[in-house]
Amino acid sequence: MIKRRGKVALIGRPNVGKSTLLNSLLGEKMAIISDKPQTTRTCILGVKSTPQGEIIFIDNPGIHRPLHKLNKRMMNLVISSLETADLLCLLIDVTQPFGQGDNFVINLLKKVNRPLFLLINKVDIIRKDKILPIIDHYKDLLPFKEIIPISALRKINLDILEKKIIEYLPEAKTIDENEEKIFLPLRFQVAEIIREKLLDQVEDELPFVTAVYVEKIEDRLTGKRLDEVDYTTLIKEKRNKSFDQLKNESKKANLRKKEKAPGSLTKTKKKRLEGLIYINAAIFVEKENQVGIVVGHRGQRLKQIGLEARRELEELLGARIYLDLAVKVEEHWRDKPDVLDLIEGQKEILSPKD
Ligand SMILES: Nc1nc2c(ncn2[C@@H]2O[C@H](COP(=O)(O)OP(=O)(O)OP(=O)(O)O)[C@@H](O)[C@H]2O)c(=O)[nH]1
Ligand SMILES: [Mg+2]
Repeated sequence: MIKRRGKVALIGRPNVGKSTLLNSLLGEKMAIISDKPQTTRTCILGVKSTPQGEIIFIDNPGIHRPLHKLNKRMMNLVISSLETADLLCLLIDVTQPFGQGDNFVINLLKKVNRPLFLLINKVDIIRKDKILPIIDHYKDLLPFKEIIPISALRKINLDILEKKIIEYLPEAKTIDENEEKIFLPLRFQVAEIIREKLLDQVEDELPFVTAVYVEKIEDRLTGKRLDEVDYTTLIKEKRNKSFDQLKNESKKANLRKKEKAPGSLTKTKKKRLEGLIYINAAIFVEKENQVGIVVGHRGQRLKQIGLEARRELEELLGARIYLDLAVKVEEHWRDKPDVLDLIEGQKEILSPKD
């Protein structure tokens, strides 16, 4: 049987459900989700293996007019996805009226010559007879190869979508499991999970002016750094491999810090530190008055963010977590290349000399 393999970019305006779709297609939490726009700030890749081949899904930031350097970088990522993917899936939110932002997206796509699907998302919350006029309106705007009503959240029509996607991917002679190893450092994912909990708790401009930076993730007993444990491997093998085994496979972890000898600790101290992971993270805001908003009355909001993040991380890592969470002012960070590099750098693997 001919196998196929290729990249599929999920694109569309903010909040249409791209990340929800990525997670539903992969059956894993790869990207964070929120009801605020511009949640995804980078490209998140996920590989789906099927008997017919392999699909590399690329979740992207929502398409919007960029007003800050951060947003320009986000849009550059979208552009490069448009240029490199084998197939583009344009998602729209069926509950939203067609507007300026949609026109902006259509015009951008007119310049790209790639097979294009239209995915009409969130059909779980709309009457069926509302869908047809939308198809009618869109079908003449761009040469869509397929138009599929879906619900990313309720997993409606995702099997049809997957089948259609495969048809449009290039043939692959062989599929080498290790060909394109996608590595997502745990550190990045921890920062994202904290940001997700933060987005749940804040309103107005706060979602846009906040970022999360994880300083370190450390096994308290051994002093081993876990920043670079691969999240993708972690979730894939979570069911049949213990976190301890994965920790030991994080090869570079030892290069950066000499391990403490657990033997030198007293028995009670050892017991206290066993299975305890320390995470040091900062929430960046742009102005002094935003610190108070994130911290909340008597520190309640920050406490809640920490609690929810810790709950999810404990489940993910199968360990106890000590989350050291602070709020820091980084004026105009959205326009500062060095801060943006620092935040983006969480997705990179550090070389031993760093
Ligand atoms: N009812 C319904 N809600 C959905 C569906 N898909 C996504 N949502 C909701 O829509 C909101 C936005 O979802 P996301 O997946 O974060 O959207 P996104 O397109 O990735 O957004 P950005 O990252 O900001 O560009 C969340 O509240 C989701 O729960 C769906 O099929 N049905
Ligand atoms: Mg998203």
